[in-house]
Amino acid sequence: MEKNKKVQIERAAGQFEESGLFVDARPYGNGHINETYILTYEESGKKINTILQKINKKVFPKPEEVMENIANVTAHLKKKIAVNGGDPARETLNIIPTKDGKNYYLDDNGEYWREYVFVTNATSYDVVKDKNDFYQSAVSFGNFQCLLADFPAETLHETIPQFHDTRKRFADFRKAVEEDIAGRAAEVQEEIQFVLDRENVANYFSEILDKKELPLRVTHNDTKLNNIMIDNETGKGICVIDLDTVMPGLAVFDFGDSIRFGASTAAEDEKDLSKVSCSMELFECYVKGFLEGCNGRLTSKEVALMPMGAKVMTFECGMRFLTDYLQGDVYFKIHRKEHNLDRCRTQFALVADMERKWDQMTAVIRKYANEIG
Ligand code: ADP
Ligand code: GN1
Ligand code: MG
Repeated sequence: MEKNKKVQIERAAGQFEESGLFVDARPYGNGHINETYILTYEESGKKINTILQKINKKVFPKPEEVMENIANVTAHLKKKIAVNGGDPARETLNIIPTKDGKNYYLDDNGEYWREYVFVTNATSYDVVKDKNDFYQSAVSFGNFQCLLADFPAETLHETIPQFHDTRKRFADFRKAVEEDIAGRAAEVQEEIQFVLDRENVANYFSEILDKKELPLRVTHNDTKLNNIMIDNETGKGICVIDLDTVMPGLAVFDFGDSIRFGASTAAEDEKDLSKVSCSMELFECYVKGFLEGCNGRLTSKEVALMPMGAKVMTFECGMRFLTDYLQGDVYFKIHRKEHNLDRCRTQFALVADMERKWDQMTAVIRKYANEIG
């Protein structure tokens, strides 16, 4: 790590209530948005870790509001977890306050930092290694929605306005193609055409929302498998993390975003597209877990639209990666040239595969809707 960065991180770490003697800080995890570090402290010969994050201000222009949401949502979750006999210190994010009692630290450069208790003895997976992990993540994300069903949604700030407004994302994409700021449009004509051919997919839920045919719920909005910690011993989904985008949203989008990431047979940035497909086995296992986790709360229309939620979330994400590529990689963190283009291609390969497997996907939904829904 570069020296200046190290100084910045250590200064930030020093502002929070300390868990012992500071040992070191290292970059951590595979998130695309925030800068995440694992801090190590030593206390009576024991090593203690915490998570320190610099909030991405370009993505979240009002970090105070993000932190207010997280503080309120986790306070609500802690009460519910305790009532249900769980361990609130481990089964939700726990904010470590600054020495002067705030839930973030604003440094001299105008950067916002926060610290969380490290969820120990648990793993955040980037690909599904064991089917059961995916099933457990489904139960946890479904249950997360249930636990927040009585959270006063009107008190939540919209941390990223129109985050899953796919119709608006489509308009932003079109603008990016027209402006072609990075001069890359000519080389990605095939991908651009893939999007333009599917304007109806982009508009699908916006039209339903215009007609108020689906309920707005308090949802997570970023339900990637690596935003959940799976307990190393019990194999259960223990803690839903990355709460920056908890806002009113659609249940089918929380379902769909998990499918996009976790039911793929390849990583989100796989270059070899022959490895990318939407596994029907994983799809089915997630459907089962999610419906169990939601515990009968979804309407029959929500259940019926789950495959569409998966397709729209995958399409939207591919379109966002392509937009970012066209704009010169200004939003998602990249680790190589064309990283966003590779990510976009896997998403479109998945959309195409879902289109081929549409009948199978809807048959799975019918099966579980009858059994559980
Ligand atoms: P981003 O918004 O950039 O995705 P996340 O909040 O998801 O950032 O954090 C990135 C990664 O850091 C996660 O995928 C996870 O591996 C790890 N992580 C985050 N919070 C915790 C925590 N409280 N305990 C353990 N690991 C964590
Ligand atoms: C980002 O923060 P992270 O890495 O969990 C993004 C999601 C995308 C995802 C694609 C705030 O998620 O919307 O679906 O990358 N988060 C934000 O991997 O834009
Ligand atoms: Mg994340």
